[in-house]
Amino acid sequence: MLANEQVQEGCCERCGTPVVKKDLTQWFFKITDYAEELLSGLDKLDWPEKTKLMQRNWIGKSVGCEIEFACESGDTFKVFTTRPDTVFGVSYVVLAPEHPLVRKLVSEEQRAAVEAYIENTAKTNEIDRLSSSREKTGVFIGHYAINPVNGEKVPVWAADYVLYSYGTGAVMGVPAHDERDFAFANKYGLPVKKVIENRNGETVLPFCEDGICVNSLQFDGKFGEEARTAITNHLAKLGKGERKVNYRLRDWLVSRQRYWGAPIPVVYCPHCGTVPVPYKDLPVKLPYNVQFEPDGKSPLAKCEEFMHTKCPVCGADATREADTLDTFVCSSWYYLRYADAHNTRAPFDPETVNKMLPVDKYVGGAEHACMHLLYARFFTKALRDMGYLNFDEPFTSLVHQGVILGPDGNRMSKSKGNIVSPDDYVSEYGSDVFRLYLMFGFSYTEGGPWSDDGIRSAAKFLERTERIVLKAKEAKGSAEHGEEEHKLNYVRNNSIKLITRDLENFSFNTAVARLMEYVNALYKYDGCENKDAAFYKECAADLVLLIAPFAPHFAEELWEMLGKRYSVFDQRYPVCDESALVQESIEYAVQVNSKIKTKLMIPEGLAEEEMRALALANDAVRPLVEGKAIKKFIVVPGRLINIIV
Ligand code: ANZ
Ligand code: ZN
Repeated sequence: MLANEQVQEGCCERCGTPVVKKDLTQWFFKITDYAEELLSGLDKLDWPEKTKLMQRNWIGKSVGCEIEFACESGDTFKVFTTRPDTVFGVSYVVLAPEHPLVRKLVSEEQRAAVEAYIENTAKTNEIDRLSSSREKTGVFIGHYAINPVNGEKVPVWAADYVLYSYGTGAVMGVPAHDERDFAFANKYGLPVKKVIENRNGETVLPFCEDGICVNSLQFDGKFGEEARTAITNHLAKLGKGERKVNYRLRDWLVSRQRYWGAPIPVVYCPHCGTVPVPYKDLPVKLPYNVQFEPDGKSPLAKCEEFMHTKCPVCGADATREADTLDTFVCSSWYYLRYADAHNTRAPFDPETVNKMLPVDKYVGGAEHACMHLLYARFFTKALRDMGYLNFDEPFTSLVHQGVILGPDGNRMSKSKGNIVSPDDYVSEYGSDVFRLYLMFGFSYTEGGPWSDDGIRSAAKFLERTERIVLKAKEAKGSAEHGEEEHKLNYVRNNSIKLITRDLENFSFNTAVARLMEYVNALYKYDGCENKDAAFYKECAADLVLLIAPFAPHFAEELWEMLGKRYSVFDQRYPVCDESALVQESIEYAVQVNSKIKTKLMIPEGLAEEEMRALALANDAVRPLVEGKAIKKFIVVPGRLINIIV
C-alpha cells in the first residue's frame, strides 16, 4: 500500500533479511490502483448527485489510445490521445519540457534555447500550465519524429502546456481539431491539416467535435467512435498503439512535515533500510518534548529522544521517520473505530465492525467531496482487500447539511461581525429551544439566515406545548367517543405517520410544522364540553414522544409530569394506526331493485369498486342478490346505492 520513490533492493548486512532500501523521500498511498472501482462504485451510492459528479471529475477517467512515434535517432516515445481518429492530422508533436528525451534529442543549435525553456518551466505550477487562457509557449528541439500511420516527418517541440505527470507526458499536435493546438500552430507557423469534417459540410477550423474522417486513407468516411476504434485496431496491428485508459487521479502523498498527525510507523536502519514498526510496537506515539520553531524542518526531526531508536529487525541504532501522516489518513478510518472504540488490542475488531457497518447515514459538509469522502472510500476498499472488512463502501447514504448564515444573509465571519453565538441563546432560552429552532427554521440541507424572531417563536411553541400537556393531565370526564375524538385521533395518527416519514427524509422543519398542527388539534379538543380524559392523556403522551427527538430535556420533564416511567427515550416511538386515517363515513341508503333494505356507513372517497363489495357483503343485502346477475349498480354520491338484479 505504501509506495516510496527511488527503490533499491538489498539485504540486511548483518542478518541477511531481504529488505527494500529507499531514499528518504516521501510516502504515498497507491489510491490510483482503485481509480476504476472508486468511479464505478459511485453508481450504487445514495449520495447527492453533485458530490458524485465532483468525485467523477476528480478521478477523471479518459479513454483513448497510446500511439508510438519513432524518432530519427531511433528513440521512441508514446503520446496519449483521446482522438486517435485525428492521427492523420498530426503536424507536430510535443514533449513535456521535463521529458527525458528533450535533453537527449535536442540539436546543438537549439540546446541553449531549450535549456532556458526547461529552466523557466520549473518555475511554473501545474494549474497555470493547464490554464486555457494562458498564452501557449514552446520551443522546437531540432529533431523530428515519424507519424506511424503515414510515415510523415513531424517536428518535435517542448512546451509547458503538456504535463509530464499526465498520460505519457507527450502529445500529438492536431491543430485542425484542438483549440490549444490550433493556437499553438498559428503562433509558430506550423501546418494545419483538416482530417475531420462536419456532417453538413461546413467545417470551420478548429473543428473539435466528432465528425467524418477525410484525408485519412482507408479510414475516410468513418465517423467518431467507429473511426477511433478502427484506427486504434490498425495501430495495434502495426504494433504502434493500443487502447488506453487514463485517470487524472494521482497517488496520495501522505507525508507531512508537521507535528500534529499520526507518526509514520517506519524506522530507517543503516543495515536493513526501511523497516516498518512491528505490530506489537504500535501505535508509535508522538513525543511531548518538541520544539516548533518555524525553520522548515519537521518538528519531530529535532526531537532526539523520538528520532533515536533500535532497528526492529537487527537491533542496531536506527532513526525514525520524522514526517507525520496527513490528518486525512485518520479521518479515513475513524468511522471504523467508532464501532469498537474501547478496543485496547487493535484499531478495531473486524467481526464487530462488519456486524455494525457500513454507516447507513452519514452527514457532513459538501467541502469534503474530493478529499475525506474519497479517501475514506479508498481505505474501505483497501482494508476489504486486506481481509479486514466485508463491505465495499463506508457510507451508504450521504446528506450534506446546509449552512446557517448570519442574520444579514452572509456566511458568519469575524470580519463581517455577523457571528451568532449559540451560547448566548442557550443561556437565554435553553438548548432545547435552540435545537428546535435549528430544526424548524431551516431546511436541513440548505440552511439560511439566522433570525431572532424565529428562535422566539420556537420558545413560544414549547411553552404552548407544555400548557396543553398540563391541561391534558388535569382533564376530567369520560365522554363516549364521538366526532371530536375521531377528529383528534385522525390528526394524531396522521402526525405520527408524516413525522416518521419526515425524520427519515431529514425534513425536520416540516416535522416540526406537523407537531404544531397536532398541538393546535389538542387545544381544539381541550375546548370541548365533554372530554374523554383517558384518551386525551394518551394523545398528550404521544405528543411528548413525538417531540422528544427535537427537545429532549423538555420532553423528559413532560414525561415525568405525566407520571410516566423514566425515560421518555426508553419508549417505543409512536406507530400510526392506519384505521384512524380512514376518512369520515357518510350514511347511504341501500336499495335492492329500488326498495330500501338497509343503511350503510361508507367512508368518504371510497372507490365504486370497494363500495360495491361493501354493499354486496352486507347481511341485509347478500341474501337478496346471491346467485343472481347484477344488472346495474347505481350510486347517487353521498346518498344512495341501488342494486338492480
Ligand atoms: C490529440 C488530440 C487531437 C487531442 C484532438 C485532443 C483533440 P483528457 O480528456 O483530459 O484525458 N493530452 C494528453 N496528455 C497530455 C498531457 N500530459 N498534458 C497536456 N495535454 C495532454 O485529454 C486528453 C487529451 O489531452 C489528449 O488528446 C491530448 O490531446 C491531450 F483533436 O491528442 B489529444
Ligand atoms: Zn537493521
